[in-house]
Amino acid sequence: MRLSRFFLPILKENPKEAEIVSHRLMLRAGMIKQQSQGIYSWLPLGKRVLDKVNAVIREEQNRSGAIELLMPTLQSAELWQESGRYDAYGKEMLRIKDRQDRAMLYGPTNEEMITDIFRSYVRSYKDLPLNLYHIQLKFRDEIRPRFGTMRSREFLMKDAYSFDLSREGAEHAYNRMFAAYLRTFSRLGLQAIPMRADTGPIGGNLSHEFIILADTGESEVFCHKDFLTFGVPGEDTDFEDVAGLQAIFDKWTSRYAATSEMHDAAAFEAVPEGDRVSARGIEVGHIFYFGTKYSEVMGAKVQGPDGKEHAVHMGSYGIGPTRLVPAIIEASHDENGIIWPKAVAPFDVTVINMKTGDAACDAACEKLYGALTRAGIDTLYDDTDERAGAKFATADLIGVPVQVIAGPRSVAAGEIEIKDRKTGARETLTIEAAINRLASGN
Ligand code: P5A
Repeated sequence: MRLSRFFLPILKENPKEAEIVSHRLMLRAGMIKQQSQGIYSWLPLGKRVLDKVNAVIREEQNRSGAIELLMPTLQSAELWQESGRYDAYGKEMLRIKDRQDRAMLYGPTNEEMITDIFRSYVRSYKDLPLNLYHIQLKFRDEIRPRFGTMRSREFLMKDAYSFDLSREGAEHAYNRMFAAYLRTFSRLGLQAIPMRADTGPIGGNLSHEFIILADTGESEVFCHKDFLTFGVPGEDTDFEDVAGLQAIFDKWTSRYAATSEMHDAAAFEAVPEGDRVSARGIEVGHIFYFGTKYSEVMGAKVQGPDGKEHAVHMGSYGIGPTRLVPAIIEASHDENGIIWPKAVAPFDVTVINMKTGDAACDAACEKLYGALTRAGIDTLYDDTDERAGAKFATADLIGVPVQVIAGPRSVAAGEIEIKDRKTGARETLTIEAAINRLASGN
């Protein structure tokens, strides 16, 4: 992508409305634009990152055995009347009437709709276990939307829903998602800590929030310091292995960890003082087991091996991609801007032409840009007329992991400079060596 042809509305000034660093950097880097309170457009740079986050989430959901579908944002009120949540959900639910005066709503979550899909098609225990997920917009009319897309009214959620014949089966489904979540957040460069959590309007009595520690987090959390260094399940995790997954769950719940709503001061005091961490955190995921709460009242039943009808045991599992993007920035930035982990970077490499219009610089940059692009390296080429200083500032702000800098003096010697955005380390290489190195992904 040539920057001169891209749409990257960088802000020079710090936006006044942004209270936390991720919100400030997302606005300055031209990633998002507020459209009304708590409702955002994702501009091209932001959209690239969001797509990368979704791709990691999707890969790990699929690996764990979940199956993707897509449900609509608008739902009929009737479904929610069946479960009893239409009245219970209160003012957070955006209620809409269509032209036939039918009551609709913009879905805040999809337990009812997925239960309706399930009961329409599944009749036998032989079709279980089943876990269906989608990545779809939600709307919650939050009283205090704030911090940009961290707590917005319209937001993206990956929500998965599991169906099993028994409680034991459902616990295995829960453990699958538990392990998949640990892997997902780790691949996004985050150490997420599962903490026993309150279930709120979703219901049930087994629930964990996945929290990443950050000073700007909205939740107050308490945990054992071992969680900061626990290793996550590997790529070879066998999601069919009931005992293996139980062992992962047991390990990750063997130490104290709770949000303030579930905090047990006495139990926390029992942790040796030097091992206690009390901090602030961001909730990036939340999983629930709620048994037959929806299946019972909505008639989602299957025939068991005993020939009888059984209400299925269900769980639901959420991740907030549009919250994860600012959460990653909170965890990874410096005074000059964002530092993207490779897995979610909007581009792999940026080529910076220090003197656009200079024939030798232009030729060297075109050569680099062409070769890298052909090698499948997603490259942003800054071919604009800006001063070199402004180009460096932009490159640091938008956080592309590798900068290739071509200036008249080095190019005259057949060389360019490579800068690592994270460490600031610089290296001078010949143009050919740079192409070989970067094209091989190192
Ligand atoms: C689980 C999946 C649920 O809604 N039903 C379906 C369950 N859980 S939850 O905890 O309420 O939300 C899941 C995740 O969505 C993100 N999230 C938000 N992101 C941005 N702005 C918001 N206002 C917002 N509300 C929830 C969080 O990551 C949360 O863990």
